[in-house]
Amino acid sequence: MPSATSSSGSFPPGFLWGSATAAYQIEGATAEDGRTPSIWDTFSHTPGRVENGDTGDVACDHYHRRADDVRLMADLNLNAYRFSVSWSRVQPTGRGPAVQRGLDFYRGLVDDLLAKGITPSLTLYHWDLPQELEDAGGWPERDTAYRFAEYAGIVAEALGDRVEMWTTFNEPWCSAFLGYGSGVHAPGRTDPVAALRAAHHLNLAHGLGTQALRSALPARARIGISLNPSVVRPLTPSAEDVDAARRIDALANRVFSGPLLHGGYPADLLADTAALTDWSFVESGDEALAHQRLDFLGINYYTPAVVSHTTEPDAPRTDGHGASAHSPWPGADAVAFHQPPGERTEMGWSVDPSGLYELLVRYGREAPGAALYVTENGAAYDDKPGADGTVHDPERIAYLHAHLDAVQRAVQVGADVRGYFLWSLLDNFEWAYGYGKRFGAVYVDFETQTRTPKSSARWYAEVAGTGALPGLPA
Ligand code: PNW
Repeated sequence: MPSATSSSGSFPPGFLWGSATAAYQIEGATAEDGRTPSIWDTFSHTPGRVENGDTGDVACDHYHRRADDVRLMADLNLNAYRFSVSWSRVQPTGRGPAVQRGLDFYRGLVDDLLAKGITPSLTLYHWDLPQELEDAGGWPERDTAYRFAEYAGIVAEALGDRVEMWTTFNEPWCSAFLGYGSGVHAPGRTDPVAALRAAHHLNLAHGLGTQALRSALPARARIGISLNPSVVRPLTPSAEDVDAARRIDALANRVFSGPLLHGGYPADLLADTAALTDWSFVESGDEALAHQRLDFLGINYYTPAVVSHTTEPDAPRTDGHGASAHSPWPGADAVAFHQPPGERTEMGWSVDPSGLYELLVRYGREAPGAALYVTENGAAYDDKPGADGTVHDPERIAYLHAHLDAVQRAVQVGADVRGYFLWSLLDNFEWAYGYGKRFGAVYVDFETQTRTPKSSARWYAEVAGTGALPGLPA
């Protein structure tokens, strides 16, 4: 277990100690200053899509509480903040000229951060496609990739003088396969071919977007992408289960790392999905376009996947990806997902820090020129304020400690990890689960919008302040 192999070294100099959020999950103010609906507004306002009928209409009201939230980060010793830009706040129809008031919000946020010595890390796309672009076909359509590149250029022109760390996409796997495959995320479509087309156009958009960023940004800017690679483990060492793991590795990981890191889709992925599509939507030159130099690779990690071969029609086809009759794994109907034994978070996700270590070592080798950042890691627990108003969350402290220890062990074997962004700064709108799942280091009372740092926030502040892991509290 983590404590037995615990490393007592410190983290590399200049290590970023951050927290992460996403626009739709915290901003609220969805109809202010010219913002128009994104696919998540439409989806959350469609009955039955999000638990409890929750929407991001108000969320953490961060749009109006930005300065307080930045002060909170500074109080917690954080030296970095990862946020995303709402595309439809900046370019309401997804095309054409920008709305200055939308850009002003992000410029103000960045200035508040810089004034506190906090490094801004900007993500252009965290799942909130302008609804107008979905109405025109969304990510399964090629044109959306060109629209993204135009939007990337607009944001780069506006903020390139003050933001150095740029991320094109957050977790394109979720956008493609949960959005268009299983339908548990917006826009809620359930078409396996649309999901594969979406994945390709997200890769293409990353390439085109990176080119647009490079031409608009100063040379010191660093450009990357955040993936949520799966750690895929076969249930048994049988050849059938090992092959099931290979299939999921192709659909979860190599569908992105193939073009982005190696310049092409893996042959086994094309073969596994041949009954669904001939991939003729991949035009000549697309894979080379997607293969841009990456200055950094963001790794988001929560839990591993355990899979087996199955012929049972009713075996679980997903693991922690929300309930749907439709699989997010096109062409992998013969794969079942299993819940590993042991500790779980409130999401039902098993706690296994060795998966983070494995990912950092794997991607350190696969992307040798790219710095690595853990751009998301964290856990949901059933947090409640005590009688004295404090929120005590020892499980989250143990989770963070074990995962930071895994980061440190990866660094010791040569992984070039430069920072860690805790998901999340605040309890927020947890997508299809609504406000019922609390990932924050800071507790949010959604009636009053009061923010209360949990004990994990105090613990993380100490780690960020000292740059080293303390002993675990008894
Ligand atoms: C990530 N899955 O979402 C997102 O980047 C965050 O916005 C989110 O709040 C956080 O993790 C916690 O869920 C994921 O089903 C959602 O594999 C679903 C999956 C993975 C990541």
